[in-house]
Amino acid sequence: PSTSLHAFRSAQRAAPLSDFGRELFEGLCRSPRSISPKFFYDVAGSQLFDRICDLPEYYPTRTEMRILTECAPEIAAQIGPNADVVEFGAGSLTKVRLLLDALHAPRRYVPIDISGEHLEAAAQRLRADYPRIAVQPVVADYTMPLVLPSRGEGLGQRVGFFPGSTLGNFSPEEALAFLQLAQRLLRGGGLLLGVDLVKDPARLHAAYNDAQGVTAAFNLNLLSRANRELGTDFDLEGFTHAAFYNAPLRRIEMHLVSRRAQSVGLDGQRFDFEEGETIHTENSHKFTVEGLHALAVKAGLRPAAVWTDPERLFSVHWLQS
Ligand code: AVJ
Repeated sequence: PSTSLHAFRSAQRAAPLSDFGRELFEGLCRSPRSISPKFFYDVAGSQLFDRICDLPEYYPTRTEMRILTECAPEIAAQIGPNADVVEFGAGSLTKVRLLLDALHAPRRYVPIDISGEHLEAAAQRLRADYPRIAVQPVVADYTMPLVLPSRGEGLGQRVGFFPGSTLGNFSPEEALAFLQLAQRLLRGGGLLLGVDLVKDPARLHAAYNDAQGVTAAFNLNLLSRANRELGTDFDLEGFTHAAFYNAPLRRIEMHLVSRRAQSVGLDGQRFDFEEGETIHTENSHKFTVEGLHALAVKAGLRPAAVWTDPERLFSVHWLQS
């Protein structure tokens, strides 16, 4: 028994890293260093993101909401009655409410998210407010092929919902792969997709370098999260937020820049940083309407309608499958 207890204890000590731990470890081994922006959204990070959405400089969220509100009758007319709404990521309940309120008698809402906890909480709140809609959450990674719960009687077309320009976080190859996957899943229906548009770089720069420093705190929270969850010893004063528009690649890049030579430990290994060395934490691609249409067509989707705001800051697309 003492041997097995010892084996148990060492197994505990050598406990495998979480997904975050593994991906951070791999990302710190790469050159240049990088980590997926999906790890921004722990509880603290999600709260900071909500604050970003309220910033005067951060136009995407309020512009998309405005488009969804003002164009609701046209969107509903395109989509038709009895929709079977499938949301990729259980993101902002506020946005899906705008869609559900606009549609004529939507029948079912299927949010897909990797976080079961987040999903169930969102589902409960929607069930209370929309008693006539069957809310059927699915815990899954929507970038992988998945099977939806079987369709009941009387459902209209399947309507994918992917707002927030989350597509912009993907590389062009990943974005194409996602659209191809959505095309297969939504056959006979379509995808309602929100993407941010190419614009004056100064406007983009301001949106990711806000005066109050909320975006900086959001970026740096990745290091606080690592310290909390993985026992790393990142010095939060030792890194600064950097965000800039990469014009040839049409994307905002966010980085964490090491202010001096330093080293950080993770899982028994030290990682050395030179002064000025960065961890690339996010790409946020910007699209033209034509470019998005070309990508959609490549994925087998048919661009059927597009709605934008008067300043053409943001776009919402109806892509038929
Ligand atoms: C949620 C990916 C659309 O790219 O604008 C906001 C995330 N990063 N400020 C974006 C984000 C910095 C946001 N997306």
